Amino acid sequence: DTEERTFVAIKPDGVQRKLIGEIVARFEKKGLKLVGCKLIQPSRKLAEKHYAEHKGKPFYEGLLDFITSGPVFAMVWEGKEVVSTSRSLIGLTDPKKSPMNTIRGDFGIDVGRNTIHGSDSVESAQREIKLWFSKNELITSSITIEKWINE
Ligand code: YYY
Ligand code: MG
Repeated sequence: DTEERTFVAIKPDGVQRKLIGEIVARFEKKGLKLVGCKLIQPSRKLAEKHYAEHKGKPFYEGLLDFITSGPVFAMVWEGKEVVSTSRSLIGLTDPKKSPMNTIRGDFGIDVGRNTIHGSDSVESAQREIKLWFSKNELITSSITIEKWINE
């Protein structure tokens, strides 16, 4: 039985500003499990599919330009209620309104440069994971600490 999974991506601003390590650390410290990750510059087609729900909105074209402008650090995290837990770590859409100690609250100012994406529901997560990752890029084995400390 696999636990809940979510899709998280550090956007081009976060990658260029070298925030990958800091952001991954927050997810790890929360107790979530990384089951896949890659650095990828998304095609326009992938970006359109990812943000399909926003098609036609005033920020849509700019959002696609931005998300395709450079490498994105795409990840899949697993854990108990990981979708909502991740959204809590990430904060609100607008960094200016997002509380301190959230990723967006701490690292961003503009809504169009809000550092990170996280799926907003279990259904979105399943759709987005399929869109960004193939099955063989995701780990299914359990992670235990003992055998990596004692031989
Ligand atoms: O799920 P979340 O990323 O928090 O926000 P969405 O409402 O799904 O919007 C997706 C994405 O679009 C957001 O992260 C930044 C951008 N955006 C924007 O540039 N301007 C807005 N007024 C609203 C959203
Ligand atoms: Mg969203």
